[in-house]
Amino acid sequence: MSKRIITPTPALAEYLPQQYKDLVENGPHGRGLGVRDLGSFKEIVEEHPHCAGCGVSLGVRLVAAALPAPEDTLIVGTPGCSFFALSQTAVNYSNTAFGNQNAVASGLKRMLQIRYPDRPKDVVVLVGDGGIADIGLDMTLHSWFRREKITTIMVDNEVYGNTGGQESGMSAEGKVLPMAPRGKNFPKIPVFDLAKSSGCVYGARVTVANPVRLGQVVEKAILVAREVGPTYVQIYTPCPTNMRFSPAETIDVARAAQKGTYAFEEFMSEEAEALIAKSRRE
Ligand SMILES: Cc1ncc(C[n+]2csc(CCOP(=O)(O)OP(=O)(O)O)c2C)c(N)n1
Ligand SMILES: [Mg+2]
Repeated sequence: MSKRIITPTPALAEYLPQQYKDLVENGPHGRGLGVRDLGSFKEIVEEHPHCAGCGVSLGVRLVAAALPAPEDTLIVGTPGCSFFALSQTAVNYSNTAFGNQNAVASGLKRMLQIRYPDRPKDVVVLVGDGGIADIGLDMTLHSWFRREKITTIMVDNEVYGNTGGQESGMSAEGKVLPMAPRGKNFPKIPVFDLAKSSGCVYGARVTVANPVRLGQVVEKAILVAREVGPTYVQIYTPCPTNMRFSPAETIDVARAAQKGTYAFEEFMSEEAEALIAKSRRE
């Protein structure tokens, strides 16, 4: 059933690019594949124009591999480094004006529920820390207050990567950046705690240094959002270009953060917990 959505009509099949044919034949659609299976199937994002060692591109790739139903998923993005990879991802994608992503996603989710009442459509916001914590904060929080059934994923590189290294609300206190030479003078905005207190029924904080766990939490967040309410995943995706470390060290930097500021944390409501337990049994 799932694969049927992406299978072209026979009359068109011969005109489609080889990459599309590969996706139909060997993509993750309808096969229950995930992050653990990377390397054995045609990925829905394979190319990106990011800097060497980019944590965001790795985060996007892992999220894409973890989508439980890519053929029934709509990703909503906004300006930032992530949208360069997302616009090249073989999944339905909508870009928004910077910061509007959760408002747009709310409308799209409601529309899809009306249009496809018998078929769950997953709406997943996948954007940077500036897009959520700064310009988009009120729309993000209000989508949580309203209990919109969408998943919000932050790829947190703790900087405005895309525009040359300004400080973001998620940059660490005191951090000196290419375009914040005096250092940031207030702490990281506690978006994870805000998610907990603002209506999210599931939340997890992870890094790209633990791909399997990242895949698991993304899958849980999307399944819970389908049935219960808003969910949030915050992924640490270090930026070698703006943080001035070697591109070869991205995973080491993320791993070190897991022992400190980015220790794994997860919360869920009772209803979300029951749903996760049920999906494990099935
Ligand atoms: C309304 C508006 N203001 C500012 C910008 C410029 N702009 C584009 S991306 C960006 C920063 C993005 O930072 P973040 O969300 O952290 O994503 P990253 O590039 O770090 O992945 C800014 C300020 C814009 N496109 N639109
Ligand atoms: Mg950023």
